[in-house]
Amino acid sequence: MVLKFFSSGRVSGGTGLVALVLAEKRIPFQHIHVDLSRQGQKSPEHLARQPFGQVPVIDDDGFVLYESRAICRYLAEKYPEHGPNLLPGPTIRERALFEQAASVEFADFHIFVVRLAGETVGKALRGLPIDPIALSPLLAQLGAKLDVYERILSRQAYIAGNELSLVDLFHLNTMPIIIDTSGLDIMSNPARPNVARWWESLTTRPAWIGLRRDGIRGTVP
Ligand SMILES: N[C@@H](CCC(=O)N[C@@H](CS)C(=O)NCC(=O)O)C(=O)O
Repeated sequence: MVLKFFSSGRVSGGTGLVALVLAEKRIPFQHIHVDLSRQGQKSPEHLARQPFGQVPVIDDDGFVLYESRAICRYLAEKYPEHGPNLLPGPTIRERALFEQAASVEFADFHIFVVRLAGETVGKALRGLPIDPIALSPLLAQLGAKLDVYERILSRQAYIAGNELSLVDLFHLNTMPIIIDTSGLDIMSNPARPNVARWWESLTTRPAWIGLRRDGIRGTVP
């Protein structure tokens, strides 16, 4: 049975990550739209799939999985031969470096990005102007982390090593929508040329460009 992908249909957040891995790996799927504007994610039917009342969720022949990063790992593990291999290995050290990078993405990037999203995307959604005074410390906190990224990426092409991995793609969770909304050059600042080079390599991937252009389209109705 074809994989079912329950999503908001928005190419952002966790939904965007799962859609990207499906596209990178050309995995056939049926897209099932959960209408967040009507609180579809809180319906009893959806809560049975995702107890926190959120998207994304997949149903792979009765195996139901939520949490975007867990879904991406499952898909990368299940379809190693489809598209790029997104899980480093096979050695224990390669896997350990991948896990290290995965922790860094969550603890040293995503958490700061979420704070920034509140002050940019969150404000824009409420029709409020972005407040430069509130933004400044958030940009400084993230900037300090990106200075470390710059050092890491001056030694290797990607965040877990010299090969692209899921962890690189995880960085596309919320930052693109912040950049779209605010116009800030957070990831393409010339003061961090290696971060800019790495960011460019992610955001110009054909699968990402195609998703941003066409939206999430299931391969079966
Ligand atoms: N940690 C979750 C976060 C999921 C999440 O924040 N989903 C948002 C949309 S991207 C959502 O469902 N929001 C509606 C709600 O929380 O009621 C994941 O990565 O899957």
